[in-house]
Amino acid sequence: MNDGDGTHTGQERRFGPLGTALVIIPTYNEAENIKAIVGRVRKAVPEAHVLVADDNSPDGTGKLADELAVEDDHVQVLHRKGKEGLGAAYLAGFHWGLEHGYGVLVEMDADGSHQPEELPRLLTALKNADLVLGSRWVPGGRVVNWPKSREFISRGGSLYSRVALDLPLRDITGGYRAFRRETLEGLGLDDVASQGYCFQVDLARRAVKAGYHVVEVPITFVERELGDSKMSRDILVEALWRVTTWGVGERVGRITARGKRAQP
Ligand SMILES: Nc1nc2c(ncn2[C@@H]2O[C@H](COP(=O)(O)OP(=O)(O)O)[C@@H](O)[C@H]2O)c(=O)[nH]1
Ligand SMILES: [Mg+2]
Repeated sequence: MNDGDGTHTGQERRFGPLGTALVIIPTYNEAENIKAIVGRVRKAVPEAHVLVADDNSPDGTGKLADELAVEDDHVQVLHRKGKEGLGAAYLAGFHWGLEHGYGVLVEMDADGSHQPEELPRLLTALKNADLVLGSRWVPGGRVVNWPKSREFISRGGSLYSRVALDLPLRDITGGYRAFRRETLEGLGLDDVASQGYCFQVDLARRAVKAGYHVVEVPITFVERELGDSKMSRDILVEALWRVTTWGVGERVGRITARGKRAQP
């Protein structure tokens, strides 16, 4: 893979120190999960800070998060006005974290699927990378409590994105990730596709195309036990559609560029 400034290989490239991590947890109706997940993050990586990005959850998740923030100065809450999707909540969280000087920005679901106890491994890998993806589909990665149908869709979605977008990655839709601040600053977040899985695919795609060193670390993804998934068929169909248009757009761009070069 290409590495950052394009003049070094992955092994030779030197990465700067990481700085303090901000774990961003987007929430919509996660009242049953929020206290446990924040507690687990605080225990697993005590020096990290947590930002809960709540979309005014009707079940009072935001209020519970406020209670945590009062008790613990490593916990903050970003109250958003209403449900705008996971990507929009992350983008707001990234901007907040960059403004407040954090060196590492972490994406983590609230429902326990992304185990905080695995975060130290992601952060260790980030010492020699620009972006670390928690990956279910590399050797050592796995999923617990998923029906075969859901695994098929997720594996298929990653495989399709890998081929359509020509990305050397195995888990492209996953949402357990650690970014160096410089990576997010370099990606240009203003026009990132913000719906559901599109958001994750778009960020991974941008990072690879920009030449950042992206590393996949195996994770054990545990399906939620409490509360409901917010992912819908519409979000899936939109992701499929977007990935296809991006893929076609890239191919047309390459052919056009080749055509121009070939002209006398
Ligand atoms: N702030 C915010 N968080 C959301 C929204 N949709 C989903 N989430 C959160 O994103 C995370 C992943 O969502 P989830 O429903 O578990 O998706 P799944 O794991 O793909 O089934 C959870 O922490 C959700 O609460 C949203 O519109 N706004
Ligand atoms: Mg989930």
